[in-house]
Amino acid sequence: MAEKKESLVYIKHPEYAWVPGVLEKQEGDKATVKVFEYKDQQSIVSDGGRSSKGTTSVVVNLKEYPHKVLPLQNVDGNGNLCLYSDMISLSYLHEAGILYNLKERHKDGHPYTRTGDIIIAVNPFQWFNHLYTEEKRVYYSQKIVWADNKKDPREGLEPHVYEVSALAYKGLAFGGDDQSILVSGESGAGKTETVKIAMNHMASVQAGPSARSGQELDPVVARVVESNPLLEAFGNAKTRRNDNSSRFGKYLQLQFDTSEAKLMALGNKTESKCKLAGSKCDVYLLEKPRIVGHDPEERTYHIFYQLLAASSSEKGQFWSKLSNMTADSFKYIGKPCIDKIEGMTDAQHFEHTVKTLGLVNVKGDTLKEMMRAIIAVMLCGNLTFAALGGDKDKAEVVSKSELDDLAGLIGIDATTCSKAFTERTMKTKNETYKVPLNPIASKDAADALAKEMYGNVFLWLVRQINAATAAEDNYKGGSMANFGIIGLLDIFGFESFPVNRFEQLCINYANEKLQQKFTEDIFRSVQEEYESEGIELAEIMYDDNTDVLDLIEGRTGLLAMLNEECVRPGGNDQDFVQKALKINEKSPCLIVNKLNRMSFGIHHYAGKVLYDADQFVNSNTDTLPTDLEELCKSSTNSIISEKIDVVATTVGGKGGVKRQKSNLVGETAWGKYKNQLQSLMANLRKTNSRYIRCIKPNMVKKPVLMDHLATVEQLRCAGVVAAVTLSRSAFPNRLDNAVTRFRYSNMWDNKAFPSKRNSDMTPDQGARADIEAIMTCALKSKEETVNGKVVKAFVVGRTRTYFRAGALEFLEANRLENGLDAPAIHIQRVARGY
Ligand code: AD9
Ligand code: MG
Repeated sequence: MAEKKESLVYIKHPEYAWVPGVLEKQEGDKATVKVFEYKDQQSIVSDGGRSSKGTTSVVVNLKEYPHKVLPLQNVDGNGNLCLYSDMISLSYLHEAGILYNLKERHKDGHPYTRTGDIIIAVNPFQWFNHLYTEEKRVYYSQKIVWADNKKDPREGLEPHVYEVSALAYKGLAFGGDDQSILVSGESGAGKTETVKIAMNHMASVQAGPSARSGQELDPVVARVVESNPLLEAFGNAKTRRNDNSSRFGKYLQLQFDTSEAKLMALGNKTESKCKLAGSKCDVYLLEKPRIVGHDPEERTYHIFYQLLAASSSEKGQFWSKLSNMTADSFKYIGKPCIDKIEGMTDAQHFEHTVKTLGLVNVKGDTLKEMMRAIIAVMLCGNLTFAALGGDKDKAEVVSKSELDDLAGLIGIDATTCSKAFTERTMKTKNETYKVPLNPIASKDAADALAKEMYGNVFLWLVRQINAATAAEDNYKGGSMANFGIIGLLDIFGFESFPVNRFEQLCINYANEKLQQKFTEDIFRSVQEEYESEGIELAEIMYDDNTDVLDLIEGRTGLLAMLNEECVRPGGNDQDFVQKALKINEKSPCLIVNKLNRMSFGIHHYAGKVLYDADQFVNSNTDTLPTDLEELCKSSTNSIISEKIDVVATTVGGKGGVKRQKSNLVGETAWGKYKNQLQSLMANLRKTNSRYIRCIKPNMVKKPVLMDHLATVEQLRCAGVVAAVTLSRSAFPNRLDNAVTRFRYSNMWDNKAFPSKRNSDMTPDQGARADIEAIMTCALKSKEETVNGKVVKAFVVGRTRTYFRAGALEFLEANRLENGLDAPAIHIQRVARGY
């Protein structure tokens, strides 16, 4: 027999975040909770703990810890948890309720859960074929895009990525607004997979409702879909946290020809008139240090292993000596340390990569040129240096044969190459002279060259892909003016490691920017709207991160101070930290570390992070020493010699990765990145954004397991709890007051429900009083009683009337059914409680 519902609670637990228990008694501020003992957190189920053995009683002082005990959400008569696919329906809404709802669904093989408009995707770490079949894709398109539905098209549908992609497509095709899908989550949470799932769905939706499965993909669509794995080969690597970790951020814009979309809106839905016409991709912050070294359990970029796993003859076509070499032959690469990535060997991947490169016109001599640039990168790591003639301030290349190989590959003579590594040109006002570099500095120069060359290859490839996929250059079907965009953002999640460097600050900065938008979208806009409408909302707790952004990008923020230090002669990391701390000492988000003058901390929205400023000035300066730059420029390999840079996507312009005419003088790495982010945000703001929050349920990448603490932490970082609270208290539907007054006055019995209008009121106030009376009458049957209080199904704001879920549909159904002039029948029904 189930215990009394009210007595079941969740109690805060240091190891398991929350555990269910039974509230035994409550006296004043003291609550005694009986908690059951568990083997491990997997065995905890949300049934008040009756299934486990042994109990302990915990006394909680509710005054001190008001949030330590939370009511357990709905349990059924047998004490089992009621699960909700949309958490907006949770009867008790809090972190613990969300955690257990997600945990049980995850265990039952339901990775996706909805919270209003946001999809939470808990990484299942097992592939559920049945979730991603052709039938499923078609089903979601039919239900959402092509079906005639006045109501919420998601009604009755299990939450899915396909619902987001279908809604985005529908928003563009029928609503005419650009759309974006923003996918976030920590490393390994499933962002890249989610984007791929959404993209494949969109490629199938656009084929229209009558498209057959197995139908050959349109060549443009094929290129767009295939460009994704290609970027993964060059920009993904195995890390401890994810075997296929994206080491760059990506904003992929799918371009649709919407020239005939209006026809669809007018009802011609037998054919898709909103066709995928192309795509464009912007990339952010490729992790360059990985090119010259990696943790023994990790790898560098997949492409290196793929190339080295190819057959001897194939390798020999790119460079004859490579036919006898393996991953072990190169210091930057080393043993592959894993047999398969995503179920395929490196050799199989290579075959696929080469085939796909062909699709974007990288073949024949161009392919060879690119592979030779990659081999040159690897060779840089095999260069060794020693003191020249016993003088430790000077260096010479010891590995003569490797130097010759490198020189041969990039088409420059060996002496010039050697000098570029072991000397540095200095310029003053009046003269130019050379200073020798020691062996360590020479090795650093070789590493810098490798990073520059690989960075160039990556950007060159992105440009190549854009050239082969951009609708502007490839689509033959319509006029350019009519392209609509659905953007897919797959960007690195928030990072906090034992040691955090410049890269982490850049990554976390991007996350702050996105969080700001999320906050704006989900919270601020609704809250502000309600405020301006004079509607009272339950107080909503959410983090506004403008203070952090101010600290980072403000006028005297970290970025400005670092830039200043980069142009100051003798500028260094420690001075940067000290100056930045001093000038920002009042910032509530800054953490000062008195013990270490090279360290500082930031209270990010997702938690506290301590940064080590070592190499900040260097990383930010981002200019290759002139000697190496000259070396690159004079290379006969066009991919190496070309100066490719990422330029901020101009609003409405082509943007992306472009050939640069000249160096942007004085532009720092962070400065460029900030511009890139700003333009990304500007672009996103012009779209209708939808959010998918990915959660990594455990760190061991196993199915079914859910680590409570880690999950709760991610939910908090993603703002999910606050978002659910808000979306639930929000009213899903709204109408202008004038429309409401006009449309539904025939459903009003003004004798039974008189208006409070009086002569002191302005016309607007009078109209609102009328609407209040009309709606109280029309929506009588939709009233609910919560905690003894009557809650109406609507609220009349200054300019709009807001309806709770289902209310507007109810009104419309009655209006249409009864005709506009049949108020009497309706009122009779209302009176009968219909
Ligand atoms: V990183 O920040 O790029 O390191 P992501 O992109 O968040 O990370 P990714 O999409 O690469 O993570 O997913 C990690 C792994 O989780 C994949 O390689 C799959 O093995 C697994 N995964 C992710 N999503 C799904 C899914 N929907 N079904 C099954 C999945 N497995
Ligand atoms: Mg990824």
